[in-house]
Amino acid sequence: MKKFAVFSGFLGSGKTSTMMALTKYYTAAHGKAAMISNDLGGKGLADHRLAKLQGCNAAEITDECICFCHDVLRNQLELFYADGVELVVSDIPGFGVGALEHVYHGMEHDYPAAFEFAPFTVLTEPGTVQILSSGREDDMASILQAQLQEADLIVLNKCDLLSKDEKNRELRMLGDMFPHAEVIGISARTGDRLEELSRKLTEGKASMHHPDIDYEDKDLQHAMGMLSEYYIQYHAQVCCDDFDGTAYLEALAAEIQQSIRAGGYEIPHLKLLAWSPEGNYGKVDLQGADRAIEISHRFSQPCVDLAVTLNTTAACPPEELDAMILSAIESVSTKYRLELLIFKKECIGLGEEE
Ligand SMILES: Nc1nc2c(ncn2[C@@H]2O[C@H](COP(=O)(O)OP(=O)(O)OP(=O)(O)O)[C@@H](O)[C@H]2O)c(=O)[nH]1
Ligand SMILES: [Mg+2]
Repeated sequence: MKKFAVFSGFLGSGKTSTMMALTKYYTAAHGKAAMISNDLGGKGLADHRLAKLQGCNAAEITDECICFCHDVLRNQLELFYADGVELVVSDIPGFGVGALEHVYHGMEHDYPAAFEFAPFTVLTEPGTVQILSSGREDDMASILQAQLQEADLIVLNKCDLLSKDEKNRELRMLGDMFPHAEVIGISARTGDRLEELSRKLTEGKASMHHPDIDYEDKDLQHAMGMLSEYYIQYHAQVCCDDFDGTAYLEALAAEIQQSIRAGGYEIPHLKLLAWSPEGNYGKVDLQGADRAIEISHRFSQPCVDLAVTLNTTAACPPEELDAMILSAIESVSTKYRLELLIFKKECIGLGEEE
């Protein structure tokens, strides 16, 4: 079997978490599975680092969307299949709208019958249904609507946050709104329903439909144009024994959140990952200017040397985002008495012309 699935979905819906949980589950229960983190920045980004730190069979494709580099994607897939992998899942950078056409149809066109496409999968999280059913006609609603129209399989993730009744209601509403798609509820965090997801992907097939999406839609274009992607990696030397890496990441996220809020901007997802050479790591996520900061993983012991990678997508002009993040890193690191060496930084305004 040479099965390949794209995981599309909104920022923070849990694509990376689900890919990690699924590849680990499938490999333990059935046969080899692997994941690809696809990002626009250079190598060594948070999602791929995290997958490696968690011991997943993972690769990264960076600098370009797999929508537009089919040769790179094919080579990576062939490497995995040659290694006995049966199922490969990849995410999509940005909003992913158009991935069905560009990746599934594009790969089938360039390499006919070379791969078996699993149902085109779109991840959602609790709350999506409310946005869609509220009648909102803003940027966010148009993105979610376009993403879900592409789906063969809609995965409602984070069901651990819902009661049974809430979960059933959200699943039913998604099914009513997108009747062409199958809908299932899972939790990447607890591992609930990963067997069902595995079966849908390995036994199901992509419909290869052509959804009626207006890619030139002004709300969609407007939403894309507002976004900036930011990637920074640095090394931090710790001066004292009582350094708390998790508290440092949390303070950094809080400082950035405060600046974003003060500027009236939005930050759909900020990922902060730091690790020490022996593999001890911490991860903090922020999913919105007004949402609580989440500690996704705590350092298990004190560390003296730290590599930090911060990736975010924010609705904020790139120059301002750059200034906010650098100033937050500087002030929080000074407070924690860290010596920094920044070795890589990229800030991409998605509205800017190439
Ligand atoms: N409660 C709960 N939280 C989850 C679950 N899956 C993911 N999360 C959290 O949701 C946040 C976003 O998860 P990611 O997997 O990074 O989301 P993503 O879709 O890959 O995000 P981008 O890479 O920014 O597009 C993180 O803080 C995760 O810990 C889940 O099943 N339950
Ligand atoms: Mg991700």
